[in-house]
Amino acid sequence: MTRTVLITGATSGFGAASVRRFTNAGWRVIATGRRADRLQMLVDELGADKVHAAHFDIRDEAAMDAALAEVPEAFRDIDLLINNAGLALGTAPAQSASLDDWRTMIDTNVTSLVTLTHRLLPALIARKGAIINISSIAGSYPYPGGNTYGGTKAFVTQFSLGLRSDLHGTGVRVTSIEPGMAETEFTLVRTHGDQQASDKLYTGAQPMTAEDIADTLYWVATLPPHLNINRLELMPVTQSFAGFQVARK
Ligand code: NDP
Ligand code: 8X3
Repeated sequence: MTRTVLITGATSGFGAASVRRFTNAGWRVIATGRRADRLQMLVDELGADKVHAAHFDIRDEAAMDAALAEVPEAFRDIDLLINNAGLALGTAPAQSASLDDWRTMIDTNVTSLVTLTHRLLPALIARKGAIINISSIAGSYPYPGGNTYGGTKAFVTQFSLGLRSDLHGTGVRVTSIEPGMAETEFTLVRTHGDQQASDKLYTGAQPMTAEDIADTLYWVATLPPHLNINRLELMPVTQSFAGFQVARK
């Protein structure tokens, strides 16, 4: 039986790689994001029978509802929701960070994620489906400049665990994926388009790739239905932990 996954943030990075990973394994994919041209490229590459493109700003609740209402019949039985759309904006300390950036991160990473989840929960329960939420190591390990981004991802992790409790007995699986450094457009977005900063971060660091994460998502999604991965933290070998800082007079 063909299964269907809705992947948010499918225009680049983890999302785009996941669209390819799941369609190559025979799944149907509803691919969402704001950049319609990127979504159309996926449809052209993988086929309109495999990919339904739904372009909308995930913060726009009415647009989200309209897009869900327009999902074609063949894609309507959603088995898996991958809440991947998200972003970090800025690396400034809290005291000099932009409040607009903070609000954009909260609206995108938190409010939109819970809204879409709320919309799809009845259908996912009916199908004994699954939810995979893309959190981050930033939700567990604070670092300078991580402030609101880390806070949004801590929410995503804790919301995932809470969903597990609430969905007890429904057969719905919920997983929080918590990656470290992976090379995508993430840093370009975080730095408001600074390609040099992005290149500098990743060059020589052997970061994880979007395909690494897509393979992980596919693995989690296709485990036997009696098995739930609650949280999964992954990093490149080149990344590890540093100590606490002490301010001295
Ligand atoms: P990318 O920037 O490559 O992808 C982000 C995706 O989110 C894009 O498809 C973008 O689509 C979508 N998105 C952002 N804002 C909106 C919006 N308002 N409406 C609709 N879609 C939106 O980054 P990644 O692939 O790296 O990021 C995917 C997820 O992984 C994010 O949640 C990120 O926080 C998380 N993550 C990333 C890590 C990394 O190191 N790369 C590590 C840990 C977690 P569009 O712009 O077309 O709307
Ligand atoms: C992205 C990973 O370490 O840049 O979520 O915050 S990190």
